[in-house]
Amino acid sequence: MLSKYEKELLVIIWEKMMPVAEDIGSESLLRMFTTFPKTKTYFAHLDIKPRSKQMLSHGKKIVYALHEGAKNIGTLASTLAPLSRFHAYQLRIDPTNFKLLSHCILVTLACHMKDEFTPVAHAAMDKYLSAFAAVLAEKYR
Ligand code: ZNH
Repeated sequence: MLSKYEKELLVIIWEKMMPVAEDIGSESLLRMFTTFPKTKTYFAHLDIKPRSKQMLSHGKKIVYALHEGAKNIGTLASTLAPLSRFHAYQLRIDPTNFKLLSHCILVTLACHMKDEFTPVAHAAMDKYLSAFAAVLAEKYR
């Protein structure tokens, strides 16, 4: 699980990413669509082009959710319950996809954070994204 230090570090990192939430989110999405083309099937209505208006706005929503989650990490399951229900019952996203996007978010953060993406930050973020994905997948069980 995440240590106290790791939890604090996660909040600091997401705080820093807020001004570029659109960039981080849309680039993560673009990486997912490029690397795992099947994921595009859920976004038939989205203009999948680098930095299209919709990619930026959906990307921003994702990063905001990740920031909110990091601030409420002790209550992640209840904080994310509505989002989890939405993904399971309405969107019906195959939960294996959560790992794919998580991976793309990690790569995107590594590109943006450069030297600040230390092994410690990497490990903390990896654990956090796994926990987030597990909560999103919870309602399927
Ligand atoms: Zn998701 C939506 C987040 C993953 C698909 N998303 C969404 C939203 C959010 C999110 C915040 C919005 C909501 C509202 O509006 O209310 N996601 C998220 C996160 C993650 C995710 C954080 C991870 C990490 N998703 C995902 C995946 C997929 C998805 C993987 C697939 C592949 N989502 C989705 C869709 C939607 C969403 C389809 C809807 C969109 C629109 O609206 O258009």
